[in-house]
Amino acid sequence: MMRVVAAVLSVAVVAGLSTDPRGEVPPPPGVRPPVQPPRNVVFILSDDHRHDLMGFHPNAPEWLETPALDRMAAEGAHVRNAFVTTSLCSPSRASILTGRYAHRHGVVDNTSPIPDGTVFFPEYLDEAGYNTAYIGKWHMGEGNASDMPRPGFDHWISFRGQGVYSNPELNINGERHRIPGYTTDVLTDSAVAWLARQDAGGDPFFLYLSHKAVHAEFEPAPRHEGRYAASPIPYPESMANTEANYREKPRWVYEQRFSWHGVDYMFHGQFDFDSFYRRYTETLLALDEGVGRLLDQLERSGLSESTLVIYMGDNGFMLGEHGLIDKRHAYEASMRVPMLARAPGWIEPGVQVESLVRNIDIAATVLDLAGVESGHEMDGRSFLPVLAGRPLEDEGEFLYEYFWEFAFPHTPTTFALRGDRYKYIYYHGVWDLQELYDLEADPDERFNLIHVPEHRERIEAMRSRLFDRLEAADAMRVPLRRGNWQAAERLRGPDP
Ligand SMILES: [Ca+2]
Ligand SMILES: [Ca+2]
Repeated sequence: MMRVVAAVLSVAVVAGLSTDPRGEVPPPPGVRPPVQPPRNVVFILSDDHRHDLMGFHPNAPEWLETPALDRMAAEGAHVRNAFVTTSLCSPSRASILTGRYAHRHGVVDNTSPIPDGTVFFPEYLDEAGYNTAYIGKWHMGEGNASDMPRPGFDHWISFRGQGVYSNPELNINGERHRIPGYTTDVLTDSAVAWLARQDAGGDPFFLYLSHKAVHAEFEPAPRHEGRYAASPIPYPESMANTEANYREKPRWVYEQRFSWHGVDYMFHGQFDFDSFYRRYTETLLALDEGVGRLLDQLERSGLSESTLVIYMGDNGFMLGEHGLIDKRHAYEASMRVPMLARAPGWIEPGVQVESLVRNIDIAATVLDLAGVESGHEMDGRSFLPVLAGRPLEDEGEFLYEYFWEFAFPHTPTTFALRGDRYKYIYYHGVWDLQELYDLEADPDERFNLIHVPEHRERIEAMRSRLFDRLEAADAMRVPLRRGNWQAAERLRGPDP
């Protein structure tokens, strides 16, 4: 991959010559020469933003308004098949920052500390001369010092754990300050101010803006409260508690509908589904405004053409499918994430990227763009070519993994192989059904094919491939962590 980009750069550099010193042939007359990729990166990560809750998305409710995300899609690329390899906050964040699966980076739940010696990819950018900034939610490890500056960032603003939606206490380069305001706006203000200090002729820069929004329990900005109060809620067909919906579903899925993460006892009865849905989408409004303000700042600074902006969610979110809410599951709404990429002049406006892209691919992609050869071993790969309209070799199936948490015991340890057409899901430690779905015929995963005789060979083959993959990756150990709190305890006080 590094080779491909190097070739593009060399052609751009020697435009006008007949061949470059390495024998690259320039494009024939009339063919647009490749454009030099941007050099700066703004990576915007949202929390628990579901892949289809973007105004332009065909599956979004028609009343949903996300003008800035729509603008990103219109001016850049919508990466339609973006996934996470673990649908949970901390493991996915660690995968983004290391380019590695959870079984390899070791951040397998939302409370375990980061293993000593872990290196995050922005360190390599910093070493390569980039101006780097981390602004927002870190949320790996929950210790007292989990908001402290990390190596690799010239500028650092963060907070401990999940943080709060208003008047956050921010750790700004090592000192804590209480900042008045709505957290999404405060983080956006900080990011815009930092961008305003970057200059087109100076060092290249990398901004990692990580929002608290739109994580539950949702709190819209006061200006957006009630915006969707009268909007009709779309219920997925698989939400109803019917015999047909659960005929071939694992028993634990049915039982979860009456738990903290189920539609019939959400957060142990604190919310009803409709108001939960409305507050979720209202909380998204400030996030969207923030994206718009960042794009505007890049325009004002003359940095739009030299900056790749990536918008991504850290995991998906179930909204009633199979009676479930939240994440962790290997179902589509949980594994899929929103992803948009914009770089005017380099990415074709309005392009739909079909290639598979995963959270573990971000690190390789950003380092690729920066031309940094880190030697850091990664499970992911650069998807830079697909943004420039060049296909990548199909990787086939990818591995999905989720490790059981004491805090939320209703979702079992889960491994899955997801291919373009078939998905096989294996649960560890529960005496229950496995699952096979034909995503082409059944994109909503309503018909589990695990007992269908004509799929027996496929199921056995996928199960073999799954364990071959796990064995080859040295991922056969299921991590055991000390659990000291459960969801219900949150009703009695703040997070431990
Ligand atoms: Ca999350
Ligand atoms: Ca630096």
